[in-house]
Amino acid sequence: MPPKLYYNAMSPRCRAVLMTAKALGLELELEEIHVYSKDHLDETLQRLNPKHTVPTLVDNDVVICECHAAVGYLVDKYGDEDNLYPKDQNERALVDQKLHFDAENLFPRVDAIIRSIVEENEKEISTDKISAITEAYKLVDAFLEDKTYIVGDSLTIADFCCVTTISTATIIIPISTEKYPNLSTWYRNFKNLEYYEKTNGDGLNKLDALVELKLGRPKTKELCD
Ligand SMILES: N[C@@H](CCC(=O)N[C@@H](CS)C(=O)NCC(=O)O)C(=O)O
Repeated sequence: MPPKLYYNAMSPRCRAVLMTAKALGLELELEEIHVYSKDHLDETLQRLNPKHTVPTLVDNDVVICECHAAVGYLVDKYGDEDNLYPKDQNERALVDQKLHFDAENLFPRVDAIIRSIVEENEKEISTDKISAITEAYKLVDAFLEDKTYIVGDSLTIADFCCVTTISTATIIIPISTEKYPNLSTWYRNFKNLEYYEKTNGDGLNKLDALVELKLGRPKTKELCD
């Protein structure tokens, strides 16, 4: 039986798992869950994961409710090679470092904006929230100085996690090529990956449409940057 993923394509955390599975050539059984509304609680998911969050990955008797743990698990268990999540201790530490950066620093900034719009129905985005995103762009741009990928010359799961978060931020604030040249090159290269649209682009477009609907007006992207 393939691993089962409780997911929603709008969620950047789920898109990172979808991207990892695709990169590994691994089929997942997918079960779509409503998110951004507590009106639709799924009983099975609630039992498996009392937080009722996605992604939740179930592989036989292993249940993983955190995206960054799930992507590492998939590479360790199903990867023919370890490039995406190196086994070498030093190399792995560098990947872990950026996974933690995404989980603890990057994602919360983006999640705060998305939740304020889609859950709390806020119609305006505070300048603090916008600055938090532009600061994050600046940081990631600095990480990418003289590098093709977040950790070095090889694509890793840290790129998958960061790109799904960053692409979600672009719904609100497009990446300025002049201000963040390294970040925009990295992001553009990602968009050329053959599995990018299916694993990230489609869900991102759905979230973009929801944000626009919730704001009740076209997003004024130019004013944000
Ligand atoms: N720390 C978790 C966060 C997961 C998370 O917040 N997922 C969101 C979607 S991006 C969710 O399930 N939201 C529904 C809810 O909180 O009710 C992870 O990295 O997997």
